[in-house]
Amino acid sequence: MRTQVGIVGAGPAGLVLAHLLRRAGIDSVVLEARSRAHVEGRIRAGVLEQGTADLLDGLGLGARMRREGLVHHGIELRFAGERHRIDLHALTEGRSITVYGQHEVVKDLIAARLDAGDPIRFAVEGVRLEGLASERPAILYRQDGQEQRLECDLVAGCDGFHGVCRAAVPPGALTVHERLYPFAWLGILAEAPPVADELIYSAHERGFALSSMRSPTLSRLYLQCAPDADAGAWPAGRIWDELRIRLDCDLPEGPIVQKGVTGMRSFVVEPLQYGRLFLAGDAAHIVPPTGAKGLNLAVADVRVLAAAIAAFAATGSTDALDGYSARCLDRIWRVQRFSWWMTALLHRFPDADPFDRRLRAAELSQLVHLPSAARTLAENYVGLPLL
Ligand code: RFL
Ligand code: PHB
Repeated sequence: MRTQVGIVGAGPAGLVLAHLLRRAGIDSVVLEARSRAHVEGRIRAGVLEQGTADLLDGLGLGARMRREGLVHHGIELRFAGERHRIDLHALTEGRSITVYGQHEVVKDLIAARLDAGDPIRFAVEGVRLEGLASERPAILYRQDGQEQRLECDLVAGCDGFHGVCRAAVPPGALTVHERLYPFAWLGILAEAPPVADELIYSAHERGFALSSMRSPTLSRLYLQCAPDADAGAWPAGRIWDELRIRLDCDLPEGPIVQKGVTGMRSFVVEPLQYGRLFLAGDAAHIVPPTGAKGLNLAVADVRVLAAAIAAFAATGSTDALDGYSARCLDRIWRVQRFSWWMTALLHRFPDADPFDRRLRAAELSQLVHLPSAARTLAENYVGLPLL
């Protein structure tokens, strides 16, 4: 088998890339290790930057998002018994975010691709890459017990943090930058109306809490917890009690339909290219979820990558492809900085001393009293300009 671009991974990065390439008249095959039901049921991110929502619209893939997604013009910050609204809309000249589940985006992207008759191969096994340093790379895998070989001009490694593409690069060719955090998030999905119309980020002395949503009847809530926390040690009663304390309000309870612990890390690999392999999304970088950036950053990467691939297909020149990594890394590091900063600002660090805690309180105070500080938060939150 042959295709122009072999895409490993049917998450947001791989699927958006496949659609952008189709629009540019470029063929691709998407290979996914999990089943369609698994990837469509994976509950993750929920906040789309304005640029991400606009890009989905531009691809003709935004109809359900526009119907069912919730446009938010602000977020709330709670700390020290105070409540402050950050007016995203006013601080960014009319920009906003859309709350729409990542798995809903993934469902829309998969359905549109399959409807158009373009291939996504689910449940493939044993994916490995060959000839990355040559002009004819190949992806080998097994499907239904049969060994397959997909030859391509380029491979897009969109297989997430635990995928095989980054690991296929010879040792020494990539530099890793990493930071781990001494806490994790316990996340739940509950059949209960959200406590407020907008997201609430709360910096409480017992730890961070976040109230988000998926619909007017489905809440998505998070609590800072120990990095090795066992979700089983958090029965419903304990979760609701802790949410009430940290969010500093009463909140509607309902059946918890999903519960999980997510570790927190900052991670960037440089460069994003090795020969004919191009890494994008979580395969190349991880941000802690506090800034709601992971999915949006994945989409920003593949937007640059699709344009570079289109230039290569049109001219045969690899100049744009060779510039992909540097072009993305500037924005990636700015988003890393923002995600690290939001995380440091809002979480309780076990080793923080009174001096650290006062600095953090001063920073929160500055954020809600100094319009330029609030504006910087708002501009980053709704999304830095795409390149
Ligand atoms: P994904 O979504 O992990 O997709 C990678 C795909 O590759 C497949 N795969 C393979 N396929 C073939 N062969 C192999 N060997 C393979 N190995 C893996 C996987 O099955 C999968 O389908 O990566 P992608 O596309 O780069 O997308 C990144 C986002 O998923 C991620 O950054 C976000 O979910 C992060 N994130 C958030 N991002 C936001 O922008 N806004 C948010 O509000 C937000 N909240 C979150 C989050 C992530 C969270 N968790 C659970 C990590 C909240 C949470 C709790
Ligand atoms: C979510 O709705 O899942 C969500 C919202 C904001 C974040 C992270 C996750 O910062």
